[in-house]
Parts: sequence; C-alpha cells; structure tokens
Amino acid sequence: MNPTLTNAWSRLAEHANSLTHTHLRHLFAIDSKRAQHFCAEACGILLDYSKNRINDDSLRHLFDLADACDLRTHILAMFEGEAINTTENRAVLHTALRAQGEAHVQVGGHDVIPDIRAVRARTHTFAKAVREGRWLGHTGQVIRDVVNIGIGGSDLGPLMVCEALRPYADGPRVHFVSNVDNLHLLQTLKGLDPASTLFIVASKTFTTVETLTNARSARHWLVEALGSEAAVAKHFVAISTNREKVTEFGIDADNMFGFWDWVGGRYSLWSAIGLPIEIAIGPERFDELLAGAAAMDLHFRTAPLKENLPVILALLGIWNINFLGFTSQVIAPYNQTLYRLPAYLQQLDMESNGKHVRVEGETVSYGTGPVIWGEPGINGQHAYFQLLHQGSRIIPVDFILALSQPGQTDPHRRTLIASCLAQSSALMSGRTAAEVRAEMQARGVAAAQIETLLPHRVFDGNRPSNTLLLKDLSPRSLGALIALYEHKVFVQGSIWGINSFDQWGVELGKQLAVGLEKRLEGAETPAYDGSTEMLLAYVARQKTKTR
Ligand code: G6Q
Repeated sequence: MNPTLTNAWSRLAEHANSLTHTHLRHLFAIDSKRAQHFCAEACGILLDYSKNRINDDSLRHLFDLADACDLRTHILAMFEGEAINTTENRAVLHTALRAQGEAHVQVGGHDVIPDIRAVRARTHTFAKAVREGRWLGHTGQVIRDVVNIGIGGSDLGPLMVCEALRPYADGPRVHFVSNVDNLHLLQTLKGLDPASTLFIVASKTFTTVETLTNARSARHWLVEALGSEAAVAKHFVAISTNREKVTEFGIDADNMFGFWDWVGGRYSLWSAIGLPIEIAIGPERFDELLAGAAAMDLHFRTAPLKENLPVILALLGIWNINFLGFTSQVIAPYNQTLYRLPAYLQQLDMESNGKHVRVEGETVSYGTGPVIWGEPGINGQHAYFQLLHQGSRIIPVDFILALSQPGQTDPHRRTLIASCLAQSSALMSGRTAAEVRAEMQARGVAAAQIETLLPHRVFDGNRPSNTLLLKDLSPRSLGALIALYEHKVFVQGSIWGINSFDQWGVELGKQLAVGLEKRLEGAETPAYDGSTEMLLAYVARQKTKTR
C-alpha cells in the first residue's frame, strides 16, 4: 500500500498544518499529565516522547497509518521467515538468531533453529577455550589479543557491543581492524605479540576486498614472525557463509563458524559474527544480550501498537520526516561506552532505509530514511549542539542514557544525568526574549547592550526529542536497545513500502574502484568522467614527485 494514498496520510498532512504554530511549551502548559501520557516502557527502557510536536490526534492518525499499511502483516511476515528481502529473494531472520526456548522457524521448509544452535554451541566452546587459555597459539602460548578483521556489518555491530559492554570484559583484549588503509592494521598490531594473537576474519561473502587485503597482510605478519605457514591454523579463524573461499584463503574449515544468507550483514551481530563479543565478555553474557533482544522481539510482536516502543519511535520519525520536514536525526548517547552507537545506527538506518523506490519498483514521492548522525551527547554539547539549539534547521534528537553501569560513580554520573536532562529541556522550552531581558537586567547589564545581544541569546525552543532511559547498561538492556532500533527501522521501511534489507547502492562505487585500481597500477582503462580523470592525473603527478 502506497502510504500517501491512505486517508491517514491526508489527515496527517492537514493536521500538521494545524500544529505549525503550536509551541511545545504550550502543549505542556495545557496538559499537566503530558509527560506521563506520552511515555511508554518495556524491557527496561523508558521512552519519553512527550517532547515531540504531537497531540492525541497526531498519534491517532499515525496509528491509523500503521494499520492502513498493514504493519501487523509485515511484522508477522518477517518473524515467520517470508522472503521479504524481495530483490535478493531472502528471508530476514535476525530475530530467529535470538529466539529463546522451544522455537521453530522455517526457511523453505527447513527449521533453522537447530542450525543456529549448533553453530552457537561451537562458538561458545571456542570462546571458552580461548578465554580459559586452552586454545593455544602455534608456539604453545595462550591467546592474549584477538583481532577482528571485517568491515561494515562484520565490524560495526561487534565493535559497538564490545565497547558498550567494556565494563564486563574479562577475556583477552579484543581489537577491530576495518579500514583497508594499512595504518589501521599496523597501529593495531603495534605492541601485540604474534605468538599470543588470534585473528578472526569476519566476512559474510569472504570476497570483500578491504577485509581480504587486511587478512592477507595479517597472515604475512604472523607467518613472518612465527616462521611457519602452519601457524595459520592456530591463529586464524573465519566467520562466513562461504566455506569455499575460506578454505581457499588457507583457513581450515574446522576453524570456520558459519551463518546464512538470511542474516543481513548489518543485522548479524547475533550470529557467529558476535564471536569477538563472546570472547570479550563470555558466552553466558552473550546469551544475555540475545535474551534482551528476544524480549524486545516479543514486545514488538505482541504489544498493542500504542504501547509498542519500536512502533512509536518509528511513527514519530515518519511524522518528523514526512509531515514536519525534519529529515535529519541525531543519536546522542550519554554513556561513554556507547560512543560507537551513532555509527552503528547510522549503518543500520541509512543502509536499510536509504532507498528511493518502493518494493514494486516505483519511485517514491515522499521522504524515506533520515540522515543519522551523532556523537556522545556530553561531548556534543561542546561541539555540534549549538546548531541543534539555534541553527536554522530543526533536527530531532534521540537522547539515550543508561542510569547505571559497573564502575560508574558520582559526581560524574550525576553530572551526566543532569546534562542529558538539561539539553532536552532546553531544546524543548527555549528561552524567550522576555526571559533573556529579565535575566540580563537582573545582572545589571546596560539597556543598550541588552538590546544588541538579545537576538543572539534567544532560543526559539520547540525542538523535538525523545529520551530513552535504560535502568542500566547490561548485556540484556543493550540487546533490547539494539533490537528496538532494528524494529524501528523495519516499521518505517514497511510503511514507506521499501525493501529495508538490500543495499544495491553500495555496488556501483565498488565496481568502479576495481577499474580505478587497475589504472593506478598502470593499466589502460576506458576514460572516466572529467573530474575523475583530473584527480587521477593529480595523483599521478604527486606519485612522480615523491619518487
Ligand atoms: C551490511 C552490508 C555491508 C557488509 C559489508 C561486509 O548489511 O551488507 O556493510 O556487511 O560490506 O561484507 P562481508 O561481511 O561480506 O565482508
């Protein structure tokens, strides 16, 4: 169903006009229970969405839109393994990876749950052996450092989770190398002892040039140092769906942990791709991460739409993008260990919903995925928040704050919480000219100077945000938080009628890079566009000069 053809869409458009001149301050003033009213809680996460430019009517129309677009049917289709990734004819079953207890999920008539659990048993055993010092390197040393080599979905998820759960890390140190710029690998390996270093080569396809180039260089570093090709068997494992390519690379199939084409790269941290997490925090805690995500899955699948966190978050996004024209979205986590969450969500959202054609191939006439960006909020306050408060565009913010974490103490924690609450309050209320004037007068500022400074010191406010409070930042609550955003992205994709699970947009550049690399090696290639040819000539001149 094209969402713009629904009655709900037309009503939302009209309704948005009627709210144009309403300030959030006013909405709070006329409803003393607004905060309680526009608030929902599930799986240890409180979502306060009262600071959005909405009222009861807005929500009613948004839920009608979800119904008119058959959201419930879409949800069921995903959980039940239908091939909803239509351009690749694949099911989308990251939810099956974290299914708890007795479960059966069929893909093409085959129950995938036993396969998932068999691989998990192997990753658990392997992670334990590494953590307990039973998996020994080629020269008999225990593993002290683990280097994950992967990129995109084979990097961002495990990296983000390992960082977020660092206070729980009690295994070997885990490092991540993704950029093909060899300085990333070089700097990571600096100070590591090859005899006690294990490499995980993580690549769904095992054809990704960045990952294979890094993996080859890592193998060279190891073999040089340990003096034997045989060392590879004890220092390299692979996570992939491509057994043939893994063995071709020289990694024994026994040292490979598999997954399946129905796991999208950016949804894969719940599969064997999570091995670095298991090694860092232990298989039991990894299981808690899965259980947290499963709890959110259950909530998403069963809670009424009006209480459903992912649905509410998604509909508010649609309201902001399609009806208010706010097409950018900041992710501002306040806990330091969540510092990679914005990058992770950037891939999750922008690769999933950065689409301009509907599933049927027709070009959309409405906005789709937002521009997602951000950095930890507290640092952001000293950097990009100026634009959020007084810039000429309105950019909604998701404030994310876990209220406790092992090792967190006051006064640091208090300052963190106060800062987070202060920012969303300031964005919402702003500061009027009368308030600024009164404050400056009270400080004895001269009248003329007050008038000069006034326009610069006024904050319009009325800038929307969500606040997500987690009771703690544990494997379980993190699992729920990630699943919440996965489902938010899914709901938006379903309503926009796009395929959130392919990523053809990354292909063209990859193909061009192959030819350009040949040209850089000196081969003749067909001419590129004028700009690219000019840049190639510049590169060539610099190369000659530095020789
Ligand atoms: C994720 C994308 C992409 C992918 C990387 C790495 O959904 O498909 O980010 O994860 O390109 O791919 P490989 O795991 O195949 O190396």
